[in-house]
Amino acid sequence: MFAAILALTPSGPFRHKDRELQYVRNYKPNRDDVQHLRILLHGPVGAGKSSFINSVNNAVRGRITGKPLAGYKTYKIQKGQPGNARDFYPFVFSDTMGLEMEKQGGVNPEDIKLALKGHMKDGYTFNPASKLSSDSQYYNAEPTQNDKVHVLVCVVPADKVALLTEDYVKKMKDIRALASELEIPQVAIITKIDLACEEIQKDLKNVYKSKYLKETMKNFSDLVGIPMNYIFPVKNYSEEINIKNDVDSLILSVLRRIIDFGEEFINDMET
Ligand SMILES: Nc1nc2c(ncn2[C@@H]2O[C@H](COP(=O)(O)OP(=O)(O)OP(=O)(O)O)[C@@H](O)[C@H]2O)c(=O)[nH]1
Ligand SMILES: [Mg+2]
Repeated sequence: MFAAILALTPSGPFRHKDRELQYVRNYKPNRDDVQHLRILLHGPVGAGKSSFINSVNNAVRGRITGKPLAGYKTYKIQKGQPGNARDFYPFVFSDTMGLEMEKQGGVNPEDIKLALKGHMKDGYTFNPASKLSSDSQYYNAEPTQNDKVHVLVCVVPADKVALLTEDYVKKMKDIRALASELEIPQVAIITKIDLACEEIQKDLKNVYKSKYLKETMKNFSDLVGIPMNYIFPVKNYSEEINIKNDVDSLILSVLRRIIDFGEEFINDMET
């Protein structure tokens, strides 16, 4: 009982890093026809989408790796020792190119919709001017459960929330509406919280004390209609050369929630 109360206090994620890590390490989808949960990230250019994938990789594997990421690609995270190339975690990430704030430019929202349904193949290069066509070699006409998206994650930097344009919000709402139609769970990640608030920069543990951040999250929630309890603040690994406990803690607690939403979704899914 006491432990349960502790877990709910704001410092929860920072106390329970090991437990969250175990949870992530032990996770296995409950359904045989689902090899992995697919988590799709979208958001403005430079929001920290690729950095988030990298941060999860760092937090789960316990060491800093870095690689440039671009285009549509499935990112898997290796389990166990390098060399055992077939052993991957049962959750994967689909990275997308940034959505531009203006009406034209950036990834075409129609492409994100196609990716949600599993129609996009790895290697596809996003083209702002046109969506993936059904006669392209990158079009997957018969997506399996492993190609379809199980959790949609919208990534937005804290300092950009107030600057989101009307056009951008419309694009996001559009994507959100389709995901809702497909009953895909949706969460938002607010990144760069270290740059947005001095107190957080000093100590990441101040994340839940920051009035500025709370307000930013509330504004974002009102703007796009994602409830507050589906919005999570994170600081990505950006310039660090060493693993940091507090950074890992926040990343892992968000990852765990994402996994739980995805697992719930695949359990409710019809075959
Ligand atoms: N301080 C800080 N910097 C961050 C954070 N997340 C990302 N960055 C930095 O922001 C820049 C952009 O990050 P990316 O991960 O490339 O952003 P992206 O969303 O993948 O961008 P596109 O693929 O171009 O749409 C990089 O220089 C990152 O190091 C964060 O939480 N804190
Ligand atoms: Mg990127």
